[in-house]
Amino acid sequence: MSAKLIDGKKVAEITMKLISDDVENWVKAGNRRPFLKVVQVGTDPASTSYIKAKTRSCKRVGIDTDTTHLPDTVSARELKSIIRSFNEDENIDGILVQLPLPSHLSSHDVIESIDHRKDVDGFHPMNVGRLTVDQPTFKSCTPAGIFELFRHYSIPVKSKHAVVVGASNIVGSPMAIMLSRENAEGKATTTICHKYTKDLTRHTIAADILIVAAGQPSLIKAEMVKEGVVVIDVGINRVADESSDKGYKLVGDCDFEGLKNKASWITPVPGGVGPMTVAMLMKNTLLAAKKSIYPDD
Ligand code: BQF
Repeated sequence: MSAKLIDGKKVAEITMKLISDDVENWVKAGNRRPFLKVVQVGTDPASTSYIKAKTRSCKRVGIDTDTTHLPDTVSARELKSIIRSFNEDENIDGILVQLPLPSHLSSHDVIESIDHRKDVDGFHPMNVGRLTVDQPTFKSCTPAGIFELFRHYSIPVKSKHAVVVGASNIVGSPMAIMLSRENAEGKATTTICHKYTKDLTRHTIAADILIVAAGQPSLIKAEMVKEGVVVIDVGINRVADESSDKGYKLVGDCDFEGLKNKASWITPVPGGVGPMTVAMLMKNTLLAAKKSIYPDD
């Protein structure tokens, strides 16, 4: 089989156009433009490039944004006090603290200090909890983006065996929850694998849908999957590449060349899940501005 390409860049552009129309209607109706506050602690180059991508997308859909830069020596007290001031600022709709944080800061504490009504990343325990029980919530952007891809390409989820490799709070865990819920998008039989899984292939070989978010280049090879599998590669790994002017290239967690002859559908890296993640952030920010998830009173 030769896999069809899941073009996340294209679907993200379509999605962003729809969001941009919604934003213009919201503004035309007399509302302030949605505003996203980004907080960057330190100067990690990957974080800087992600923030750049998010800022560019905000511009494209008409969302105002601004990044507060803090030194990597900032204390937890100072950071949380700054977040508190953003929570109280009526002109801020969404707050995003770019991860990862320096190791002296607890991302759990920092995330929990964000007002859950402004948590457009969907990482606050209130939003994760609501996701788990099918209440309206800010959904974690990467899983939400993957479901948009399933919808766009009419890839069925119901009654499939979905295998998620990687159990992070950001991707693997919410993805597995969403796949396994008995709601309109879910109903998959779901397996979660992680670094403690013995004999990973025993699980991946059974997958109808394989979601890989492990952060390890070439983890998944052709012999580990069955013919016709849908492969969603969430990995974004920088590997040295002298032929590129940046000195590196981005690769996923899957051996794309090997898998493309066996899968029915596959996401590329870059241009697969990544652009959808950013598009879903735009969607969540608009939902926050409209108070669609958490109405006032
Ligand atoms: C693409 C992220 C790991 C750790 C922290 C487009 C993004 C990436 C790739 C992007 C990611 C990954 C983001 C592409 C945001 C996704 O064309 O393939 C966009 O900006 N992402 C992040 O903010 O923090 C991360 C991955």
